Amino acid sequence: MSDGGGGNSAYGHKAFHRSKSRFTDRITADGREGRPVTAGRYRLVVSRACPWASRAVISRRLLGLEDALSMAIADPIQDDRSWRFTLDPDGRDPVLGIRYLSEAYDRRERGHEGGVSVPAIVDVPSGELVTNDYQQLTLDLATEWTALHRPGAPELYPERLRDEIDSVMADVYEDVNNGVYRAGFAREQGEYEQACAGVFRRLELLASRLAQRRYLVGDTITEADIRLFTTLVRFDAVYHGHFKCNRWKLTENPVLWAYARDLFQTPGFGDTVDFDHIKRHYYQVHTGINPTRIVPLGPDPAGWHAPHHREELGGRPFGAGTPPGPVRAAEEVPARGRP
Ligand SMILES: N[C@@H](CCC(=O)N[C@@H](CS)C(=O)NCC(=O)O)C(=O)O
Repeated sequence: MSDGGGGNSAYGHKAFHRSKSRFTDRITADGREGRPVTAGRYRLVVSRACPWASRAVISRRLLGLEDALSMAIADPIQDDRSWRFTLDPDGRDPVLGIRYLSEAYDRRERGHEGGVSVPAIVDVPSGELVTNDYQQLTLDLATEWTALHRPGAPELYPERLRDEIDSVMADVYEDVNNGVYRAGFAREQGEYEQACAGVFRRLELLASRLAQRRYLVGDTITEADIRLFTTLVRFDAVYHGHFKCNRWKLTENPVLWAYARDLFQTPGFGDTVDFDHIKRHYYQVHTGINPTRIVPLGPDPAGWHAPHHREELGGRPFGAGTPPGPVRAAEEVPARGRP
């Protein structure tokens, strides 16, 4: 399924509806589903434009999985065959040797229904898609891939906090992560108004939660922060204009803006963000809501580097661990995508 992109069918009818992930095989430490965690065996396919894929890009960096799990970055503009590797030499992913992500889906199941989405993990030896289950994928990176984590990797989904993390993430998903899509792809006024109001109601609640505490759950970064960040970082660039979530801008909410900047400036977050990919994808692919495909010049992203002063709230970003090292040269976001 899709997020309403291009010529595909996500929002042809009435309410925007996000379908369930289609391929849900889990890669686990004990290999109980026939997919054991193995260094170098799998390839993570992402678009830097996509908030769901960006969760995985951030987790992979924070956990230091770059050597164990390689990453392919798709062109932010899909064509009628969906995600493609046109950023790579000869338009082919150098590891999988394919031009379209759909080729990995086809190898898994010829004539599969349900579209081609990122994030996806592909089994390198067979070239088959393993999973496009974006909800489970990052939880497994945090809890099943531990043997391959870097020394000092944070605990992103600690057992003792799981109930609270799950409950925060459920609200964030419904009202924020997916709420902006329901607002953006609404086909009727009432549907839009309900979704848009829900986005801001939830953001206000999150802002009060974050006024006195640095992170959403506990005093360290967790999966919940990653999932809120991926929507906040896109907010003013695409959700405010393109998706009409425009009651206020992120930069106008002092708590959430400082929280988002704090994360942005934390190694592993902002260094994965490509505003060029984000803006071109949303404004050029969703032609149903932006038929001219014109990409706006603003907003000015320079503010992302401004001091946030959130250290004053205490908190230990990486708990007993340490920040990740620098981004691999091959994975650096090109200058035109950075603030
Ligand atoms: N896999 C999930 C969520 C991931 C998702 O929606 N990814 C978007 C990009 S942000 C995508 O790949 N859409 C397919 C397309 O636009 O062709 C789903 O099936 O809804």
